[in-house]
Amino acid sequence: MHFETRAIRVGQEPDEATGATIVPIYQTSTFTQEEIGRNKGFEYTRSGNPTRAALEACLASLEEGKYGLSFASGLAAEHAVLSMLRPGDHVIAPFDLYGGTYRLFTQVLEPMNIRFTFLDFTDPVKLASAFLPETRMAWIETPTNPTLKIFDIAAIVNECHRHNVLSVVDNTFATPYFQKPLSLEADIVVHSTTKYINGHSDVVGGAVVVNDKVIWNKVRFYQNSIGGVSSPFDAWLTLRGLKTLAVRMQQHERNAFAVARFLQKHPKIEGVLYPGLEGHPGYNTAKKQMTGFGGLVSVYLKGGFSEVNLFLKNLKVFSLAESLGGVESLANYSTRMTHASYPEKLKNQIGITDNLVRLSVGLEHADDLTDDLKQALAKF
Ligand code: P1T
Repeated sequence: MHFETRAIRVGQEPDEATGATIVPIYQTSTFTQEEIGRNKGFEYTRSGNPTRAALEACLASLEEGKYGLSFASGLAAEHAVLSMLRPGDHVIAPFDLYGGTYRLFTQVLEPMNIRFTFLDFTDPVKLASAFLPETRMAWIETPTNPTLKIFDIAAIVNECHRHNVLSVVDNTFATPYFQKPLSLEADIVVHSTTKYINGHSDVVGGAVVVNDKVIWNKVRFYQNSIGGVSSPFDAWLTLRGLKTLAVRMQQHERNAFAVARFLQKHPKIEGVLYPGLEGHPGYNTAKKQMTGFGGLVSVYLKGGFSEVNLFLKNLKVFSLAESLGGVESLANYSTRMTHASYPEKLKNQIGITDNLVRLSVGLEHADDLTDDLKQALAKF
């Protein structure tokens, strides 16, 4: 079946007990057992819940993986994956990461003696020389947050295979509609389902999808042992959002192109970052590994903090808010918001400057979005 059909059908057969067409919210912490050791497949909601199981099956199918796991947040999903590491292990990661991922790496895991090397993942020579005997994992985020750099998943995964290292891809920005890392031989996909997967800015959630049963069992063990699972209601909302992922992503992309092209010509814009623009340094790699370029556009305004503040204050359709991937357009000031925990030096190195604004282009009419940007840019 095609992606659109799987999003609506997989894991979502009519309810066995009642025939309910839509998967019910099994809002229960526990399941009554018939006798010791005999149950209907569920015991306790932290270990498993039918609503969550439906979402997990659907997510696995959309990523073209075998096993899905759903979490209370993207960071909870990442934490469960990283729990496979042991003191002394080494991880390779790009300089460019979501700020919270970087904080998890450097402020939670490094104190536990898990070591990280951060480097430029667009440089194959540096990448090849970063592997150590203790390297266990490579972490790939592409497109990156917020500067939308593109890393070549197949090339990095190939290098990982040569060194017997697990590859993890954070597929939050692209979604499985535009990018399928498991099909490029990556071992693990992680998501913040808070974003496009749910798509309506009303749930914080995360996911892990894998093909390998051994990895699945390990991550599932940490999911249950650490306990950062999604609630039945959050799983249900996410499943409801997921049904329309394909049409949403198509329209997010159309609107993002409209916004990127409008901003490219605007005299108060210094530069536009959108992987769908031919001048973008990652354009060719994006074309190779993605079937679309997504809904995020980052822009450098001509000016500094005070000009950007005036611009952001005057936006009427875009909301100044963290997060992305919802139907409503958002503007994020990365240096003070999502990437506040990044060291200043690193921010400058990767292009998170005080004139950078990240736009999550939503599903409002494209003309209303460009009109809004135009009037706010006229304010400074
Ligand atoms: O917020 P949470 O659901 O825990 O997901 C963390 C996360 C992981 N990976 C990527 C690429 C992300 O962008 C995020 C969360 N990002 C934002 C909140 C943001 O505004 O960028």
